[in-house]
Formats: sequence, C-alpha cells, structure tokens
Amino acid sequence: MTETPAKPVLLTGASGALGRVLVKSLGALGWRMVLTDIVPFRDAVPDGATFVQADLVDGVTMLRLAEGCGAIVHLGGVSVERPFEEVIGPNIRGLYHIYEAARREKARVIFASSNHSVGFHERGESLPADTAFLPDGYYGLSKAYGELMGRMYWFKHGVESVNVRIGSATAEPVNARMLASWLSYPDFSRLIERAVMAPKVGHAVIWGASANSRMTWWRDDARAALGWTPVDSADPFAGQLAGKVSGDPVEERYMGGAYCSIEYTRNEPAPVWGEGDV
Ligand code: 15L
Repeated sequence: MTETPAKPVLLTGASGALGRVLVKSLGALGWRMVLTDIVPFRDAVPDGATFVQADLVDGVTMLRLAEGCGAIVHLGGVSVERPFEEVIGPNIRGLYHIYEAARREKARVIFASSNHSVGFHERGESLPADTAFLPDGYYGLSKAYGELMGRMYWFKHGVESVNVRIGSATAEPVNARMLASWLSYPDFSRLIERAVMAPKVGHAVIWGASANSRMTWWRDDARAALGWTPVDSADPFAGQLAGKVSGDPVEERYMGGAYCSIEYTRNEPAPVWGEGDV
C-alpha cells in the first residue's frame, strides 16, 4: 500500500472527465475523499469517499465541505471557452470560495489551470513557467486570475498551491496539436498524487503535458520539487495525426489552438509577444 494523505482531500469537479479519472485512481490508492460537483456523480463512489452535489458559487457549502480536509483538488468550474457572464461565477467567485476554505483549513490547493492562460504564445516559443500570461479568451483569463489568486493567498496567508497548466488531458491525442499538448490520464493522476503528497510546494506551477517529443513549448517548472516525471508520450500517434491540422492560420499559429480563433476579430496578424510594441 502506498502512502495516503494524512487528512481527506476535497475534489471539486468530480463528475467531469478528469474528476472521474481521479476518483478512480486515487480511490484505488485508498484515499479518503470528499467529492463534489454541480451535476450528479454517476460512477460508483469508492470506499472512503462521499459525494455531495453542490454549486461552487455557494460559499457556505464549500466551507463546510472543506472542513477537516488537508488539500483541495480544484477541477470544478467552466472548463471550456464560454461568454464572460458564464465564466465569472464558477471560475472567479467559486475559486474565491475554494481559497477561503483553504485558508480556514490550512489546506493546500491543487488548481486545474490551463494552457489557455498562455494560449496566445506562438507554438515556436519555449516558455518557462514564469512566462507572461497571454490568455486566449475569458476561460483562459479566469485561469490566469486563478493562478494570481493563489499567489496572493500564498504571500498573504501562506496557503500553498500547485497550479497545473493542463495541456490536453484526454484518453488519446486526436489531432496534430495534441502531439505536443497531450497529457495522458495516468500521467495526470500521478501528477495530482504528487502535488498532494509532496512535503512542501509553496506556490508552484507545472506544465501538464506528457513526455511528448514535440512538447518543446513549455519548460522549467516545479516538477522536480514535486517528484513528478511524465512517462507516457503522444509520439506513437504521430504517424496518424501529424497531418491532422485545421487549416485555420490563427488556430495553427498559437499554443491555445482553436480557442484563439473563437470570436477573433483582428484583421492583420498580431505581433509576437515580447518582440516590438505589444
Ligand atoms: C482546456 O483547458 C480544456 O479544459 C479542454 O477541454 C481542452 O480544450 C484543452 O484545454 C486543450 O487545450 O486541448
């Protein structure tokens, strides 16, 4: 039996695709978990876990659910590009409730950030974890704000966070972009496990991608401090996916892919970040 966390872990977004992956993998390790989501949880709830259907916007319930927890794995909220008014409640107000709960419980937050917080960086760049945020929409903007909220709670209250900028976490890669951005479910599960179990993390940023040889976009994060090394790779899919591109120049230019072209209204190409007057 591997080591388990000393206190239960609150997992938000438990009913989503990645939540269900974690419930299974962490449940199999014998972790005690409090699961929550705005929609019902339809899989079997593992021994040692309970599920409570709740809205992140309900701060009192979030405080109650976090009681006695040592870590909050926060996957909940809007997880795709949506209009501003839909994003603001779950991803900003809801996140504030999570950080307040973490402050009260002296719990660590594992925040599901996203590559879309830096999505308008060009694919030819190689970004360190402290690169400038360059969100590609309201969703990516909420993730950048979320990382900054964690930074504020770390400096002001000593609340630790691991901000995982997830690339594309799916069962298999499905297009050429994902030959770089893909994060396998097993690599994701091991990453979250290490993010909870690592003795000290401070305010850490991790690029959430597997060991893909095309993953030249992101570098220099806190994985060594966590003891996480991805082992899977999208490389075996290169033959079938290398030509699977959209033909949309905006989508193919930037790391954020299709999210960059949603409601895009520029007529001339944007300058490259950091070169010239941006
Ligand atoms: C994300 O942040 C989304 O949650 C997911 O649905 C994918 O779009 C992923 O990014 C991606 O960029 O592939």
